[in-house]
Parts: sequence; C-alpha cells; structure tokens
Amino acid sequence: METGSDSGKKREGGIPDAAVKRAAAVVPSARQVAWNCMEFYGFVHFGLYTFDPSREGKAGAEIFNPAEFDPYQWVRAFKAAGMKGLLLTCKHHEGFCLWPSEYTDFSVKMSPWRDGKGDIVKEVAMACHAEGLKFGVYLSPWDMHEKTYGTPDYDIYFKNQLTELCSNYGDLFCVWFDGACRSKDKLQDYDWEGYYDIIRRLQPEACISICGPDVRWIGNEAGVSREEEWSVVPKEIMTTERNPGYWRQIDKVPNSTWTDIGSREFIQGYEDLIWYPAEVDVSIRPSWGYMDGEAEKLHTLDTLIQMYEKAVGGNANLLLNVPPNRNGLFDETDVKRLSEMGNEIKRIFSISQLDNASAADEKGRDAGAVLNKDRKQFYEAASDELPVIDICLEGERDVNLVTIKETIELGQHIEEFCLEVPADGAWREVYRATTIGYQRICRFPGIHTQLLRFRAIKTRGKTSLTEIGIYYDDKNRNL
Ligand code: FUL
Repeated sequence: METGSDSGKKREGGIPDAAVKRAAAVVPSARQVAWNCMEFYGFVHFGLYTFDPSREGKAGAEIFNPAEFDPYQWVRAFKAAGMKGLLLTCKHHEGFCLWPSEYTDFSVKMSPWRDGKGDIVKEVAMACHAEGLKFGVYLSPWDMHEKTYGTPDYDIYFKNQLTELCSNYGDLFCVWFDGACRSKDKLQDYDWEGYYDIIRRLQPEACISICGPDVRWIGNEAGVSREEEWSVVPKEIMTTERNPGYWRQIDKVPNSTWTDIGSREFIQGYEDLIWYPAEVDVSIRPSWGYMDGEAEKLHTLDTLIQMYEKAVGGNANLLLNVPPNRNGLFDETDVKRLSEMGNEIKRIFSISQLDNASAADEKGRDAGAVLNKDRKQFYEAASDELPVIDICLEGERDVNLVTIKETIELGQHIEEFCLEVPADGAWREVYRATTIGYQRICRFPGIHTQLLRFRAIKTRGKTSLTEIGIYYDDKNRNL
C-alpha cells in the first residue's frame, strides 16, 4: 500500500482541509509497520578506522586484525538491552569492506585477520540469526577509496556490492544508505532507483533507510526527538536527503533537520505526502567508531533512558550505536551499560495496572480492544468525531505512566489529546500532548484513580487506537 504520485510539487495557495484529508489517507507499507514494531535496535560501526585512531585514512588493510572478534558478544549485549536487531557498517565512507567482495581488494581478504579468509558480515549475520536478532546492512554510498567514485562506473561497482550483501547473508530488516558526504569536489550522480530495485527484488521485506523511501533520519545525531513527530510528510523530504549537495541549501530546501515537517500548517503547501517515519540514530559514546579514552564518556543510564522514552515514546525508532574495540569486542563498560538499560526498561514497564480493566467510549461502545497488545484488535471511532475512551481499573490504582498507540496501519490522525481523571464531579487533566503515531509514552506526577479518560482534542479525520497501557513506575523517574 504505497502512496504518493511523482510530481513532488509545492502547492500554491493549497486549501488546508484538502491537505489534511490527503495526509489522513496516507498509510504505511507492511514493511514499514514491521520496522516500527521493532522499536529499538543497535548500530555497529566497525572498520579500518577502528584500528587507525589518527583517522587519516592512509592505513591499508594490513592494520585490520580483531584478534578476539566475537559477534556473539555483541549480539548478547544488544539482546540484554532489549534490542530487536543489529545494523552493521559493512562498508563505511573509507571504502573498506568487511566482507570479501569480488569487486575490490580493499577488504578483509587483504587483511591479516584469519589470513584473509574471514568474513565479518557472514559471522555477524549468523550470530544474529542464531540468537533471534534481525540483521541489517549499512553500505556507504560515499566512498573515499574507490577510484571510480564520481563516475558512472561507480554505480556498477555499488550495485554489485549491494547485490552481494542482499544475496549472501540471509534476510535483512534494513539497508541503510547514509546521506553524509563531506567531499566538496567529487559528487556522485547516484542511481537511487536502480539501487532500490535490487533491494526490492532480493530483499522485499527490508526497509531502505535514510537515502531511501522507507525510513527517515530524525535530523540530528544527538538522540534528540521532536515533541510533535509526524510519519506523514512531504515527499520532498525524501528526495532532498539523497541529494549530496543539499547541505548547502539546508535553510531553503525542506529536509529532515527542520523542526516542523508534518504539522497541518506545514503540509498544506505540498501536493505529495508520503509515509516516512523517523529513526533516531545516536552513539553510546562521543564517536561512531571506537576511539581510545571514550569509555569514560559513555552516555549515562539516565540519558539513555530519556532518549529511549522520547524516541520510542515519540513516534520514532531508536538506533543506538556501540563501537567494538580493536580486539573485536565491545568494551565491558558498554556491555554493562547496555544491560543496565535493558533492565531499567523492563523495570519501568513491570507494573501494569490493567488486570481485569475494562474500556468503553463515551457512547458506551466497548473499547476493550485497546487493552491487549494484539495489533489486529483495535478501537476505531465511528466517524470523524473526537473519541473519548474511559478505562476502568479493577480498583483504585497508582498510575504515573501511560502508553498509547495509534493503529498506524490505518494512518496517523491524532494532532492533540489529553488524559483526565475524575475530580469533584468533573474531569481533571493530568497530561496533554500532540502526536501519537506508533506510540506516545506519557509520564505525569502519580495519581490514585480507578478511572482514566483518553480524550482526543484535535484529529485528522477518523482515528483508531490499538493499545493503551497503564503503568506505575515505582521509582517515578522524572525524565
Ligand atoms: C554519518 C556518518 O558520517 C557517520 O560516520 C556515521 O556513520 C553516522 C551514522 O552517519 O552521517
């Protein structure tokens, strides 16, 4: 169910209502829904740069030798954090390939590691699949080493490598094309559509991220999410990201770094709207690749939990990078932090207050479908009216954390909502926010109540919710 025509034109004097209707009708593909449901997964930056702290790019394959390389250590650490997948930088901007590509010698096959007979990509993919993590590949379009870069021959080279990665390493959940290109003089005229064809043919379930049609960059690398996050945005956001020169016009051309790319006011100027959900990518350390002296600068547990709640609870997925060291292992500091993070996420959501709860809308229609985690069961408003859902708990309970999920399979519609509790014969608001989308995590000062009301304040047409979770965080984190 992919949407959008190809004109991509800005609409002069568009009618707001028409734009809102168009936005309300945009829905995700099945692969985008599956991707959203992954919520949290890990990035691994590993390459020649790991072994070359000077980062001058002059070193050759002879320095690549991760003596204790153990992808199971990475995979288990990611699983302990609660991640659902692993994305590996198979080739970063430096051009060095972690698999023995047929199309270049600048790879593991010229390294001393396993006498040039090893394949990092294969071992990582196998460890992921054996341990139940999804596997994804990062292949940098920008290549500082490959001589053909900047000419049509590079497209052939790139497509050959893409074909290798999409054919030899099992199912991929994502192919990640980085938009970064710091080269000023040598720009490639990439055949993006040709790349997408290869992926769709060989890996139909994989999302194509960043310089691709399925998943959008959040717009910063600091782990910062928008307060109002829309998965429906102008198609131009997608096409600008993949133009390596757009950084020079960053204030003029709509792109992922802009604060507002989805509001009613913003979209009314655009004819073509697409489903293009956001991903927050951030490193656990200051750098993406391993650097000495950064173990002391790991993000704190509080910061990581805050990033998690704002991203996964703010209609975005979280992609957290952890760089292996020169032995080919994560440092123990990082392994420990990942397990703390996983334990904390589990703890936060450990006290559900929903046992024997019931839910009904204002008209008395049963809304119990929101009280389970089955996405196929959902509550749908009868018309364009603003839904009000009352959840009745088994008795009076402590509550300070609520999760809400829209049925994104039907689109993203809620623009503003609040949560209320009964007080003195009326309703008292305890929380208010804008978008929900895949999920909103709502934190508020603790209340003691049997009834909790969800009330939509502003929507784009008919809304639908698939889940409302009600919890008590007994540490009452004030994030
Ligand atoms: C950026 C790259 O330049 C960084 O090295 C890193 O790979 C990050 C995820 O994307 O654009």
